[in-house]
Amino acid sequence: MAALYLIVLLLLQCGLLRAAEPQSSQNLKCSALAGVPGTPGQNGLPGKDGRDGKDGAIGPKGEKGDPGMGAQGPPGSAGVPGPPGPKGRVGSPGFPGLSGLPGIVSMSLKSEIQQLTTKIALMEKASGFTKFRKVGQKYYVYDGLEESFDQGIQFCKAAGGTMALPKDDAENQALLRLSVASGLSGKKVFIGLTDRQRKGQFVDLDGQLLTFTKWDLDQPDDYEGHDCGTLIVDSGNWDDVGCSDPRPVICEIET
Ligand SMILES: [Ca+2]
Repeated sequence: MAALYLIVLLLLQCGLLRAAEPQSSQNLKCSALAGVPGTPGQNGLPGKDGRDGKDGAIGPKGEKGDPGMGAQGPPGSAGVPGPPGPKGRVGSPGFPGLSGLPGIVSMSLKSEIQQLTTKIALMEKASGFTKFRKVGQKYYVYDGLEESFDQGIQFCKAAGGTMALPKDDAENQALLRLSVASGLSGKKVFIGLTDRQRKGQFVDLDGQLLTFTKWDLDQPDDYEGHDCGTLIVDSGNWDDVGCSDPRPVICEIET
């Protein structure tokens, strides 16, 4: 400490001399003032840490660590499918199901087939006669037969029909046209009505009251006990006549 004090005093003295003679004494040196060496100073403070050294050699391998305690990892890929298992036992039979409704198409088709079959059968019957005319759903047919009323009924029944009986004016006109076309003008054609069961009350061959009539003027007159109906060809009106006289027999075939 004392040495440091001396150095400070020396430097201070040299500085004062330079300030007193700035122009002429620039080359003045203070080395001439060196005195007696002081006692050695004490050790200075420790220097700064040096730079890091080079990496050392790789150490020996450490021991295996304990199993980790972290979360479970993602699932692995699917394995190969195993072989098929043995066949199971046959199960008990189930309850019978409800019967389904018939298909609309099949019902419609069946109905059309039925209608066509009926029409074909009707045409086959009608075509068996030399003369026939269609009106509505029926055919009037004639084969040149002239018989009594009862024989005419049997003939038409055997042909698959009944003795002709118009149910409205259109049918009456159709029967008249067929009669004219068959060369029966001026004749009277039997039609299926009679009052044999009850005088004055004409009914059809099933005994049902008539719903349509075309009686000629002043007919039926029951002249000489006439009980069977006819259509007068040319006028188309009706007249009651005797049942046993042979007359043209026209049948009707209907579905
Ligand atoms: Ca009459």
